[in-house]
Amino acid sequence: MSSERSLVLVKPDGVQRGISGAVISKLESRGLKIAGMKLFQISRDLATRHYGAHEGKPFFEGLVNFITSGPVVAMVVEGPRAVEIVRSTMGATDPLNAQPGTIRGDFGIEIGRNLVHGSDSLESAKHEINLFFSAGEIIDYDRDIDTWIIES
Ligand code: DAT
Ligand code: MG
Repeated sequence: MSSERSLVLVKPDGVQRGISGAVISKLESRGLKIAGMKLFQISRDLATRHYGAHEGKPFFEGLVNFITSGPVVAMVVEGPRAVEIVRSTMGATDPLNAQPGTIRGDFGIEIGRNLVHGSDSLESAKHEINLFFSAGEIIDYDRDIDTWIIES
């Protein structure tokens, strides 16, 4: 099955709470491969572009303030159906509705502090990866273990 790439952010609450490692571990142990990763301070301009689809909504200002309030861990994660696999690993947007075992379901309480971002479609993944990463920051490499994670 052909691979997809998704943009994942450990949001400032996750970095401040020291659970970046737990988030990375959850994604890695699911079988996803990290193709890019950096600690990154999001500017207001980038935040506005990244969350452009939500401009005008009542929570937009708070969302931009929050996502720029401290560094994030930005990642490009790769694997078959990576966009949906990441979304199911994160859990529902509101941690109240996120299943236990998901990142938001295990670590979150409120929608405005929901710890992680993951692209919601292949199209937005491409757009978001371009916003956060230059081509040279994304590494194409093989893992021997993939034959035990991916059938073909
Ligand atoms: P997701 O992050 O699951 O893709 P989204 O794209 O709909 O969710 O929203 C982006 C972020 O905005 C979300 O992670 C938290 C915040 N948000 C969404 N809906 C909200 C609401 N009704 N009240 C407060 N914050 C909200
Ligand atoms: Mg979204």
